[in-house]
Amino acid sequence: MTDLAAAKAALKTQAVETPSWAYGNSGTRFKVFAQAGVPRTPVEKLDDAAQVHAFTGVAPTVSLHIPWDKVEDYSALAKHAEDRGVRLGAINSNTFQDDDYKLGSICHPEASVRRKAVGHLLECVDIMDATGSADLKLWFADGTNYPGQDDLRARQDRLAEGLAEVYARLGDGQRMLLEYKFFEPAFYATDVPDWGTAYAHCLKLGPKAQVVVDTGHHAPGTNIEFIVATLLREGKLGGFDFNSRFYADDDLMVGAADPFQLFRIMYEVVRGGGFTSDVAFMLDQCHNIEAKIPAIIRSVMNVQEATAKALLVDRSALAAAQASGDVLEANAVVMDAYNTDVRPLLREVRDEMGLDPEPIGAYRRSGWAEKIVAERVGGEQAGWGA
Ligand code: PSV
Ligand code: MN
Repeated sequence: MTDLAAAKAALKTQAVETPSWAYGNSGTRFKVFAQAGVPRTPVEKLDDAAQVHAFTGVAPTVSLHIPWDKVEDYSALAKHAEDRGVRLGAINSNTFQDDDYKLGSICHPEASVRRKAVGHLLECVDIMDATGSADLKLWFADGTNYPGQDDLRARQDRLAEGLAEVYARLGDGQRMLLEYKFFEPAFYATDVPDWGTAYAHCLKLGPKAQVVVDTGHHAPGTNIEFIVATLLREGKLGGFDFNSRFYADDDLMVGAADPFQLFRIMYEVVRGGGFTSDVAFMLDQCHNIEAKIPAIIRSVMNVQEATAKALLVDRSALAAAQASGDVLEANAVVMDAYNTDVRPLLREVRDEMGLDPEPIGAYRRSGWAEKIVAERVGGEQAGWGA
């Protein structure tokens, strides 16, 4: 039997962090389609994020990206967030958009470029001190395009050295979350291509370094839930960057391409105790052609649905089937949970939280979309590089 009351209680305390950049304009390398009403400043991004939290009740924090969200006064930004009912979350660094980084950032062959990159990461920790953020999220575009272009091992040494310097700067209660990605923008060898490389660096660094799993950063067919189970077992799963992919790092809405995979991942999270620990559930998405705020609400709901199904797995029945070697029954237990329509349960959860059971409809009726289109006129919309 599954404990419905416990599942509901867990769903009420779930927290999904939304990324500031998802509220801005984005696109592919071919075209960025601007949308009316898009935020022009970090403050306006927070205003939109507050809407997502207001209608879902489970999106209380917002990831910032530096320098895209650079402001003069971070305490004032944190205060603005609080006034709107949200908080500032992870600080995402950017060591990929300057000309200097053509051959890499902290793995670059030249010491001066490595210094600059480490300097940026240290500045991100200063910002964390000002915002009260606990997590520094690191994604490195570093890598090489051609065999022989640079020394693969030397690049690992430089990576280890740079990470160690930043690690030493972390304060109490602060962590670094290291992302891996197997390709792009480097196409021959990426310097942190997989969870094993990220794990090896984090292990050496110490307990404040953990791995973040971006669901779009794997080769097709990769068993992501196995990676999740393993990292959780080792105490090294720091969090997720949720999104979904049909082909490459598509950054589409989480749960859109493969809801079954998301369920399997969430089951391993529930199974491994990650749901009640400090695993950060973050979105890392771009809404290129769909309206951004409802897309982010939809994404949060997709995470909730996968989580609800994972919580509904009858774990004692599953354990019994597994122990007796009943392959079909074990699979049936998992599939029963996956095939449950959890939308009525989530409507109940929202109702009990004092929310409208239908977040997207409620958002549409709120008039916020019309308000921002009318008010956000002039200025420069946030978008890639801004
Ligand atoms: C690039 O792939 C990426 O999506 C990484 O996953 C980062 O988390 C994000 O951009 C923001 O820098
Ligand atoms: Mn990511």
